[in-house]
Amino acid sequence: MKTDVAIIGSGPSGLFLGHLLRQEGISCTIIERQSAEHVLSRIRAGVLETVTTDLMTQLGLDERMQKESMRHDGLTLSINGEEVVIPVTDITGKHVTVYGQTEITRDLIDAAPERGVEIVWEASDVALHDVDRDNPYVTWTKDGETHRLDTTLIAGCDGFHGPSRKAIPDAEKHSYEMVYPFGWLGIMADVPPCHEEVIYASHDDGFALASMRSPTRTRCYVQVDVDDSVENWSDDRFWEEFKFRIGPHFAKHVTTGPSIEKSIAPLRSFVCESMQHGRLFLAGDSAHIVPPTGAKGLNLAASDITYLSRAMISWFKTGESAELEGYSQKALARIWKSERFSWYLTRLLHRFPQYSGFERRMQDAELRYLVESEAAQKTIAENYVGLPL
Ligand code: FAS
Ligand code: PHB
Repeated sequence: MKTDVAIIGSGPSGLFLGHLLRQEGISCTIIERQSAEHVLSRIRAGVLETVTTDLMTQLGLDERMQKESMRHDGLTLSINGEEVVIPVTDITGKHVTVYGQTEITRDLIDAAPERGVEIVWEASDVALHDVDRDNPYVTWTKDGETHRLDTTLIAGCDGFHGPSRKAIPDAEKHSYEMVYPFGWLGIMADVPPCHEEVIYASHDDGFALASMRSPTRTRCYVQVDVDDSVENWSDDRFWEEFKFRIGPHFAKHVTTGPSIEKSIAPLRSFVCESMQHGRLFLAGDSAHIVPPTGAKGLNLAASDITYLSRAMISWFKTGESAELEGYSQKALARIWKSERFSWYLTRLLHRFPQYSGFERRMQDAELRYLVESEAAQKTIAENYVGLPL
């Protein structure tokens, strides 16, 4: 088998790239380890920057998103119960869109057959070969048979634990990482959200976040110890702690209900430099991870794919290689700024067990400054809606 671009991974990065290449008549095949059902069962991001919604519009796949998504013009901080509204649209002229990553993935998968985006599901032992040669190839096993796909370029869109980053020789890459001493326990429940926009709560007991997927489906999180487990958290315990942390003003609007999903996600900051080697190009979580505090993970995947798709299309159509050679440097410039914002908000809003009194006072002073300073709120706003491409 032969294709122009072999894409490893059928998450948002791989699916966006597959559709953008096919829109320009460039052949590609997505090779995915899991089943479509498994991919669609994942609950991940919820807040979309325009860089992500623009891709859906560019692909002409935004009809359901336009109908079902929610526009947010601000975010709310609850600082030990004190409410601070940051009117991001008034400040920046831009808004964010609430539409679950799961729905984005569903829209892209549903449209794949009619758009000629070929996806191989349940591919095992996926391996990348000769990535630094002009004729790389990918192998995998499925139904007891070994398959080989010869290709011109490979896009590594296989997330943090996939094989693509590992296919770059250690001597050609350098990783930067911070692992946080806590995780997020998230629940989804079919009850109305407690507020019309997202609430980021900083409390002496720990961080909490109130979000949503629709006017009837809430998505909430509380910070938990890194070694905590979901079994320790009944729904009642979750709701009680969540209401305590977001403060009495918001707690009285909380509708509790049974969780339809409950899981703990670890938090880390991670970047791999470079994001390319030979004919292999990394995008999304295969190259970088952010703590979800800034709602950047999915949106960074979208900006990577915006850059990478433009570079690949230019190369295939004109032979011009400058954009492709400059992909990693261009993507990393935006990635590091989002890494900083996500790290900054995580450091500011969470309780770090090892923080001394001085560091706790620095958090308090920073939060106070944020309450009182328009300049500080403008910084939060312009990062939250997404920095320019
Ligand atoms: P993904 O990880 O989504 O997709 C990678 C794909 O590659 C997967 O389908 C995987 O099955 C496949 N793959 C892996 N190994 C493979 C192999 N060997 N062979 C073939 N395929 C392979 N971001 C936010 O902005 N807000 C959030 O609230 C948020 N919550 C998150 C919660 C969790 C638990 C996780 C893990 C991430 C969360 N994120 C969040 C970040 C998330 O949204 C990612 O940024 C987004 O999924 C990135 O998309 P991809 O780069 O496509 O990676
Ligand atoms: C979500 O809706 O899941 C969400 C919202 C904002 C974040 C993280 C997650 O910062």
